[in-house]
Amino acid sequence: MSKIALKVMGMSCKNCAKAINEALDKTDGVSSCEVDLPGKLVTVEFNEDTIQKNKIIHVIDDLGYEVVR
Ligand SMILES: [Cu+2]
Repeated sequence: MSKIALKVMGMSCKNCAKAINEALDKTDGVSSCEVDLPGKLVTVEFNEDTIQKNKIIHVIDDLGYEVVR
């Protein structure tokens, strides 16, 4: 299991956090995620045999938020 913390711009309220949580929960290979709104951080635990970090970034990007790389 791997864990990454991504800096994400554009999250402004609880609905943003919920949208990201729901999308990642539905994503194969993601075991848990946590959104820190004030810290602008999304922490994701995932199985690296199933999903790549790039795919996780893509899921968040697709929701309209910007992952800082
Ligand atoms: Cu929002």
